[in-house]
Amino acid sequence: PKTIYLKDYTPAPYLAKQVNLSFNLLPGKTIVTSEVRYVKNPVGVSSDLVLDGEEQTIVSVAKNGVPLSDYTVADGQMTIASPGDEFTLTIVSEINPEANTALEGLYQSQGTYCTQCEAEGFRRITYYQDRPDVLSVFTVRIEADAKAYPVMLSNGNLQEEGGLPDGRHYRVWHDPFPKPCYLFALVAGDLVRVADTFTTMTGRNVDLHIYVRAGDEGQCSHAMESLKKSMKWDEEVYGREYQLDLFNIVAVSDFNMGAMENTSLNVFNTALVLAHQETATDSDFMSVEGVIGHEYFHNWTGNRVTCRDWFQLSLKEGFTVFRDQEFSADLNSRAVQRIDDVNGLRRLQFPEDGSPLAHSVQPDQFIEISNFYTKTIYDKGAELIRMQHTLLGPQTFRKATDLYFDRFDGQAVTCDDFVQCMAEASGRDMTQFFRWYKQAGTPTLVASSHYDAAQQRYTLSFKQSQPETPGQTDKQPLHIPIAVGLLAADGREIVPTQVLEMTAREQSFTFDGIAAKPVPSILRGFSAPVKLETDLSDDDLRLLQVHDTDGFNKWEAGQTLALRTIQRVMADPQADISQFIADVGTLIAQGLSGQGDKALLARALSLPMIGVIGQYQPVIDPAAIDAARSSILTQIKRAHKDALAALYEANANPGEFTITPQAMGRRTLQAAVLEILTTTNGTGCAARAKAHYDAADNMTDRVTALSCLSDSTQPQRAEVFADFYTRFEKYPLVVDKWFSLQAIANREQIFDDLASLRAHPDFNIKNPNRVRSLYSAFAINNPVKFHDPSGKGYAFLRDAIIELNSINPQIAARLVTPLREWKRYTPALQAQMKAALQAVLDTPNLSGDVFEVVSKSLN
Ligand code: HT7
Ligand code: ZN
Repeated sequence: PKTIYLKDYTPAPYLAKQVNLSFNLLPGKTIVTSEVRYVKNPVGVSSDLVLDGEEQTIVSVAKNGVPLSDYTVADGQMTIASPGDEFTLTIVSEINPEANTALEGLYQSQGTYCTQCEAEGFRRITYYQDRPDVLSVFTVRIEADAKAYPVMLSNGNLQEEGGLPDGRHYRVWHDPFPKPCYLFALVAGDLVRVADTFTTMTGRNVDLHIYVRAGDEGQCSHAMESLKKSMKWDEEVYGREYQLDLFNIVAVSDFNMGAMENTSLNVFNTALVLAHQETATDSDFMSVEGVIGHEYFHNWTGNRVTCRDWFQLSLKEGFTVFRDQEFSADLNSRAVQRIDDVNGLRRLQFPEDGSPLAHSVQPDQFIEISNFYTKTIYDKGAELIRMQHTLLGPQTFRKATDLYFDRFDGQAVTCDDFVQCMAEASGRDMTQFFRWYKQAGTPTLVASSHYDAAQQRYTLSFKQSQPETPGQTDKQPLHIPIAVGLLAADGREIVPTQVLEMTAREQSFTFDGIAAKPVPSILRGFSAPVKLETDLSDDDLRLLQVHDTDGFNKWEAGQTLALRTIQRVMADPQADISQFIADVGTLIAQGLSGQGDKALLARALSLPMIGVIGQYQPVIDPAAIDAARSSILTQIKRAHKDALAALYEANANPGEFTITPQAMGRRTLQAAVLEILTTTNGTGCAARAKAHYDAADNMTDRVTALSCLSDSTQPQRAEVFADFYTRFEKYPLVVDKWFSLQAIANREQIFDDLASLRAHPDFNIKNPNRVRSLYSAFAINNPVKFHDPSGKGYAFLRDAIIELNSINPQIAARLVTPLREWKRYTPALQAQMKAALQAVLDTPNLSGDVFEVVSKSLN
C-alpha cells in the first residue's frame, strides 16, 4: 500500500464544469453513465487527466462523443494523456451493488440502494477525480423498477420524473451548488416518508422529509424535532441559513459509521434516526439529537466550505463536532454535556494519542484515509476549535466564523485558512496556536502554587510538556488557554473565571490583593485537552467538590478524589478510605434533600470507568483496577445501604414518560444508585434489578436493569434477558442492545456466552451495527474479560478481524482499535495482544485498511 503525503499536494489537473450521471438500476448489475465536461485547471501542474476507479467494468469511453481507446488503466486509475483544454468525457461502466459488502460506493441495505462516497467511495461508482477539491454541479438521472423502487432520490431539487416501458420509471435530480463527489448521494427503495417544514430566517419554506422502512415511521418525531432545532440554532448562533427548498434524511440498517452529510440528502444509520421510549434509551435520544445536528451543521462546515484534501479532515469534522457539542449544551445541561464529552475524550482519544497510531489533528501522511476518521480528528479537533473560541471570546469568534464563511463559501480550503480567519478577526497572532494542529500526543500540564501572605500575592506556576509520538520527537511549547478561578477557604469565589494564556514551557501568573491562601479551580470547563497534575490536597478537592461555581470542575474534583482513592486501594487493599466513603454519604444526603441537578449527582456518584483509570496508571492491569473499583463500590454500598435505597425510591418512575433534561436526570440518578446497590451481584441484587425491569415502561429503565444483571449468575438474569429478547426480537436496534448487554458481562462463562452469541441466528457479520454490538461492546466495554490472562478475549477479536478483512475492510480495521495500545499493558498481556496483532498481519490478502492499522500498531 502507498503512503500519501500532505507535502505532495498539487491542484487537480482538470476542473469538472458539469457532471451528468445516469444510473440504470437492474437486477444483478447497475449501469452507470458519467458524462463530465472537463476544463484544464490553469493552476494544475500536469496535463494528463488521471481518474480514480475501482470495482467496476468499463463498457465504453468516449471523448466529445467519439469512442476513445487511447487511455491506460492501472492500479485503480485511468490515465488519459493530454486530452486537451476543454472536452466532454463519457464513461459507461457496470457495477454490482448487491455484491458490495464493503458498504462503500453504491450498495444495497435490505433491498434499498444507497451510497456512501466519503471519503473515497465515489471511485467505486465511476471513474472520476475522486478528491475533495474538485467541485462540480451534478445532474443525476435514476431509472429503476417502479414497484420495487418507488422512492428515488439524489442531491438537490427534483427536475423531472416519468414512467417508462416495462414497469420502469425515472427521476432527474439537479444540485445547483458545486460540490465534491464525496457529497454525492443516491437512494432508491420502497420507503415511507415522514414530512414537515421549516421556515428559515428569511422566510423561505424548506420541506423536511425523513425516509424509513414501513413500520418505522412512528419512531421519527424526535429526529424531525431535532432537525428543526438544528436549523434554528445554526441561524441564531452562526447566522447560517439553509439554501435549498428540500432537506432529505434516509435511514438505512447497514452503515459503516453513524451518518453522512451528503448535500440535502443525508444518509443515516437507523440507530441515529429512530427513537421511541419503548425502544430507545435516553442516551439514544441524546445521540439522535446530536448526530442530526452534526450532519445538518455540516451543510456549512463541510459542504458549503469543504476540505482541500483529506489531511484537512478536521477542518470540517473538528469544527462540526464543536458545533454539535455546543448545540446539545444549549438545549440540555451545559455542565453535563461537557462532563460527558471530556469523559469520552479521556477514555477514547487520550489512549489513541498515547498509542503507536498517535497522529496530529492535521496529519502529514496516511495510507488509507478511512482509518483517519479518528477520535483525534473529531474530538481533539473539536477541542482545538473550543480553545480558539475561549481565546477569542464568543463575539470575536463569531466575527471570525463570519469571515471564514464569507471568504470561502463554495471553496475547498485548509485548517490553516480557518485559523487565519481567527487571527484576522481578532488581530491575534495564531502562529503558535497552530502547533496544536501539527503536534500529536496529549500534553501534560503541571500546576503548583505559592502564597505570599506579606504581599497578599498568590502565584500559580505551570510547566507544560509534550510526549514523544511516532515520527515527532522535537516538540515546541503550545499556546494553552487555562481558565482559572479562586475560592476562599469558606468556599466563596474570590476571583471569577479568567483565562490565563500560557505560551512558554514554564510560566507563572500572579493574583494581587488576595487576603488569605485561596484554593484554585484550574482548567475550568476543561479549557485545554491536557493531562493536568496539581498539588491540591484532598481537602482542597473536597472544597471544590462542594463549592466550585464551575460545574465541570466541581465534578472533576470528585473524580480526582475517587482516582486517588482507587490508587490507594490498588496499592493497599486494606487502605483506610473512610473519608472518601463518608464524602459519598454527603452526596447521597444531598440527593435525598432534593438539592442540585440529578444528572450531575448521578455523575458525581459514578466512579471513573476502568478505561479512564487506566490512563493514570504507568502499566495498565484491568483486573487489578477492577478489583479496587469493586471493593470501593462494595464499601459504599455497605456504608450507605439504607440511604441509597431511600434515594432510589425517591427517584422512582413517576409513571409518565418525558425526555426533558429533568426526567433524564431522574432516570440516570436512579440508575447510578441501582448500580451501587446491585454491585455485589447477590440474590438481593438480582431481585432488585428484576423489580426495576418489571416496573419499567421505557427502554432506559430496561437497559439499566439488564446492565445491573449482566454480571450476575442468579436465575433472574436468564429470565430477564429471555423476556427482553422475546419482547423486542423484531426490533434490530434493540436486539443490538441485547447482544451488547451480554457481551459486557464480567463473569466466568463469558467466553461460552460469546460463542453462543456469535452462533446466534440473529448474528450477521455483514451488518456493522450487529458486529459492533458484539465485538466492540466486548472489546471496549468489557475490559476485564477482554484482557483475560488466557488471551481468549484477544483471540475472539482477532478471528473477527480476519473474517471481516475480506467482507468489510473499514469495519475490520476499526475493530483493531482496542489492540493498538498493547504497549501500555502488563508484560503478560502485552505479549498476547502483540501475538493477536501479528496473527492478523500474517493473514494473506490483507486489505490496505487493516494492514495500515495493524502494521503501525506493531511499530
Ligand atoms: N462525514 C461522515 C464520514 C463518514 C464516513 C467515513 C468513512 C467511512 C464511512 C463513513 N460514513 C460517514 C460522517 C460525519 O462525520 O458526519
Ligand atoms: Zn462529521
